[in-house]
Amino acid sequence: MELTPKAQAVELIRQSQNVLILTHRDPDGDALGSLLALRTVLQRLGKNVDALFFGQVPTSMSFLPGYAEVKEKTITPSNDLIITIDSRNTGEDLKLGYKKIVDEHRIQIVITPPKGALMPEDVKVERSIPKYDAVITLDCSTFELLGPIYTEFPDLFFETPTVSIDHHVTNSYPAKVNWVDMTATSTAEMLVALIEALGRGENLLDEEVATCLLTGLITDTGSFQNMSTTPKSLTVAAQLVAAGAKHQEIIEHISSKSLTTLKLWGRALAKIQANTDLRYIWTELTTSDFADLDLPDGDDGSLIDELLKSATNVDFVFILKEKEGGVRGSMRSVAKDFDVARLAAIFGGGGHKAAAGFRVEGELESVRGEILTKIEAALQAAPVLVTPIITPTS
Ligand SMILES: [Mn+2]
Repeated sequence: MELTPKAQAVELIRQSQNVLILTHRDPDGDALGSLLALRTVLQRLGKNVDALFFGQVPTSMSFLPGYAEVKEKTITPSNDLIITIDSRNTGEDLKLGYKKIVDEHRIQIVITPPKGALMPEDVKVERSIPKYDAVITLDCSTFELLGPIYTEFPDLFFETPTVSIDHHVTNSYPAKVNWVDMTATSTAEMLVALIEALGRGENLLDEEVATCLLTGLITDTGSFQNMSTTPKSLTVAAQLVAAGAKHQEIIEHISSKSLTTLKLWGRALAKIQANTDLRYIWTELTTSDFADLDLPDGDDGSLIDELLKSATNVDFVFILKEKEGGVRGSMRSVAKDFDVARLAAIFGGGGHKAAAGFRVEGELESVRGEILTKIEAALQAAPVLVTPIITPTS
């Protein structure tokens, strides 16, 4: 009998001793909570775990247990340099030698093929990276969204068994094992079932793990207020609270706003623009808005969910934020059934029907016009955007 993707994920994780856990760039509460929870659980099961992410975390999430240990963590390549030679055209009996050019402090490595000629493009030079038995990506619909690790260490993803655990409709089934549950409100919700299976009767859901997971459920459902909230998510939340999740503390951290955040909101609100015909409002924040207030780029304290989404008489809202040489767009639907993931897809982004995002390279000043034009064109071409039914192929 063929195993379900969930059972395959459980099996692979059980058999793996050295595990790398990753999540999408600029993790939100679900991504970070899931990363920290799984890290703790696998460590308790005696595994060697590396867990890391790229980009920034909202400051409101830094209270999560274990955060200090994953922030700014990177993969540490060993001191070795690996030279890989494609010997298909020359045969494998290469002769290796080296020449010291002492005066110039240089060493030349000489590779002589048994036949034919070696070309520079036959040679790949890279740093050696640690060996993992499994790479687990959480809350991440494509490997590109992981950030630079995917482009810097591509072999990691081809040579190691990969598991994608995700709840996004836009998941591209990038891994060897893809456990994608589009009915789950959050990756954290899925992990509760995974952790139960890994525990084999042993309770691995303690206060710390439950707090991380409940944070994921709370942030991805907008504190159980948005349309994606399901009866199951409420049951799972109750289970996490019973396991000791500190729900009061989570809510306090998520909803408390510093004076600087409020000042930033003031700037964003002053810049709100409306398109009444096409029924949306939007605003923007530049690098200097963040810098003036000494806030990390892009950290707006979930302005879009807490303020913009409460707008009436609009179908959707979005915010454009300058970040790391590009512009990050965050979109939320206000009207039921309006699909913002389809709009984000115009720019190569993705997400859910009710919440989606994208990134465009360049300064806001130079890309703003094009972004607005494309959104308007899409709305005029198809005013009601409906998500196609996606059938997983395997
Ligand atoms: Mn999520």
